[in-house]
Amino acid sequence: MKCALGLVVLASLLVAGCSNAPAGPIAAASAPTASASTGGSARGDFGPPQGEPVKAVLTSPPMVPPPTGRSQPAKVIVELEVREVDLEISEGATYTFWTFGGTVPGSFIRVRQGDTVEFHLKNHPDSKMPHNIDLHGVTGPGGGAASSFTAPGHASQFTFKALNQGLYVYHCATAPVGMHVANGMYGLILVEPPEGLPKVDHEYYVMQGDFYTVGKYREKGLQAFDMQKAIDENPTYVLFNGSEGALINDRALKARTGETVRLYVGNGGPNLVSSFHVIGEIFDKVWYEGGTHFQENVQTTLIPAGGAMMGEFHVEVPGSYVIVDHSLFRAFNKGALAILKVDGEQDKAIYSGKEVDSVYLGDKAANLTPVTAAREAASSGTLTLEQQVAAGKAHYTGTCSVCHQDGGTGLEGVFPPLAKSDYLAKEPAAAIRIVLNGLTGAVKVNGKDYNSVMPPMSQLNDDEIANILTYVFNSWGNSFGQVSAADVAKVRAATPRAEGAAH
Ligand code: HEC
Ligand SMILES: [Cu+2]
Repeated sequence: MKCALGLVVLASLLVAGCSNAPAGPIAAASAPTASASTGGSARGDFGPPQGEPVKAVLTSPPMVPPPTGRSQPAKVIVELEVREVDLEISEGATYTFWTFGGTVPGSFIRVRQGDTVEFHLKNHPDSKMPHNIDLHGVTGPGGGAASSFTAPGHASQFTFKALNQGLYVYHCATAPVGMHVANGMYGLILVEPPEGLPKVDHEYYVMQGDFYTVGKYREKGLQAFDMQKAIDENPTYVLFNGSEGALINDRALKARTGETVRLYVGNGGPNLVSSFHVIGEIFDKVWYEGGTHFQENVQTTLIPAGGAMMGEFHVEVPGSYVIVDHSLFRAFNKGALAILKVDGEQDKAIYSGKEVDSVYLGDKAANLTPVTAAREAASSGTLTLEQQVAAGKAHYTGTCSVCHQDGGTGLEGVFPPLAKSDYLAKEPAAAIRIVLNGLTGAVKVNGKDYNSVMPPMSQLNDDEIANILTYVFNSWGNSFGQVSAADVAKVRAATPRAEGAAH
């Protein structure tokens, strides 16, 4: 069927009707679509490439290349290099990621429907593994996988025509495929509709992935891949852009009030489906599954493993918007959390104010510089009281402060005070046991009765607990001395705990 010869021809055919065209979505003028010119994939064949070949602009996450700005199909040359690199997966923890372009997710590729893409895949000589690429935007067996198998120190080349518009995942498909993907080998390719996408103020690239390490969540040092956890679909980390720190603090996504933000979001998996949600925003439009149609006014959108979506919203109110996988233990206990920081004028008519990000974010909102300093000092044996207090303060904020409050004041009748607590003064060392195992039943603190529940906080590691308690013991008029990681380790080891209670 050679019905679509070009954009102009195509547009007139839509009006006149085309006897060869399948009835259905292309004719449905009432359905909201990114482009009216969709239909069978052959409709994306706008003929041979025009003009000089162009080199694709590739970007590292969270950036997105500029629109192609072309009205004709071109030959586009993509050069992507696979590199196996050690990167931080969490504060103080590294992982050997296998990457397309040195980052997780890999470089963002942007072409126009009808483009002929000449793809060059290089595998860095330092790589230990062969790799290839399967692009979901390719029409052809394996999506390019068989043609792109590349040993370390080699390069391969194949060419495809981008017939279908949409946002597509690409990934490595070398055996064991799950392992290559779990190591970060995925990214996104956008095939723009021929007329381009509506202009927005910011475009960002975010991709979720699940990671499996032998060590526990936030265990320090170089972490190895855990095949059994991967088979069990029991990730240690669920992350946006490959690291707990990728999109928080000074690396948060940014916008100003009055602007429109478009997110290109993929899910590399390999296992989990994402319930993608921006806390405090509503997607004005979601091109679900990265396809042609959009849904409007969406709170949470599902992104399958190996799938993608485009979402847009207009920002009205300044503040920190927390981006999560709404399977919430992934967000708060496995790292699936990012921030969009919006600056600008308050609009009290839309929202009254009072930010709550510290409660949401816990220690992720904290400045982690003192934590890093304390960790380095601890490993070189020079940790001082002041360093412990500073690091402990960062961890206390948003962890203990949620209940015991910033000044350690507690909330009368609900959460007992830690400031000048006579209960604490009686036996300061008991605080280690309380943090690790929680506390229930009636207690009397400074003459007031409490009978509530403190949950165990054993997800904190020994250093973190030692620093938090040293901060509590030396703040707000308290003077109970110092707690060491060894003190905490001793109590932890002496406490029988069900398998899985500790990370
Ligand atoms: C979810 C709320 C909550 C969080 C979070 C929490 N606590 Fe508690 N904490 C309580 C409650 C409630 C009690 C009293 C329990 C009872 O009534 O038996 C308590 C009691 C205590 C006590 C003994 C009573 C006192 O006031 O001296 C200490 C010490 C303590 N918590 C320290 C901490 C530290 C340190 C952290 C952070 C690592 C923390 N708590 C996190 C709710 C919390
Ligand atoms: Cu690979």
